[in-house]
Amino acid sequence: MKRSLLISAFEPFDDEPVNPSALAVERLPESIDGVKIEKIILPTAFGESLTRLLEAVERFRPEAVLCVGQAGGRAEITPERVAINLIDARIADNQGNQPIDEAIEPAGESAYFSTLPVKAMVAALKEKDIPASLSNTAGTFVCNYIMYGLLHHLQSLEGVRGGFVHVPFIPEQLERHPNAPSLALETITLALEICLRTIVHQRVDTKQSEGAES
Ligand code: PCA
Repeated sequence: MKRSLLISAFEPFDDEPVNPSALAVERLPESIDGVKIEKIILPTAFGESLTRLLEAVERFRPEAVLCVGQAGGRAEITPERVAINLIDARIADNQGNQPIDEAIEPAGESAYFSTLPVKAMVAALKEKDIPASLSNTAGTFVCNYIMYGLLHHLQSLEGVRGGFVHVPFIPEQLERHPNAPSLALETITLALEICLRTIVHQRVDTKQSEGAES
């Protein structure tokens, strides 16, 4: 069977005109080193985003799933280490829902770790001079929700790896956020390509410290 990876991004939210995750994912090549890249843009909404992602997992049967979202205010590409079983929405999602302090899976684990080679991804990005670091929180909004929901689902799919990467604003968004850091769309697109290539070639993560004291 042909190898494939599934990569997802999100539609704009919080009155932003664009979401860099979607713009970058749309620009990715159709395949990387012979592995087909399946792309899906998800609504930024609790419920429907995960339903649509899991439908795509069933349809494409990828060997790994990488979800991508915008983290406005961050300056680096940040693979996420962990997703927690909690929603605490600071703003409403694109369907007007704003759950506060709700479990994603009431009977689920408190958290799941990414099963992607997150440290190798950070190292590969830095090697190309792209600002990157490992993040220890994916937040408590739709991105954490989808990462947790994906990893929960993958518990029952032997061998399929999954995880999440947050990306910064692109310069055209700074009109609304004059003091925020940003990265060029081309850099974000290249960064995602590097992450996918790392996933294709590396199953076991590199043992090197990406720890933080806070
Ligand atoms: N970022 C949001 C949700 C969609 C997106 O791109 C988040 O970090 O939760």
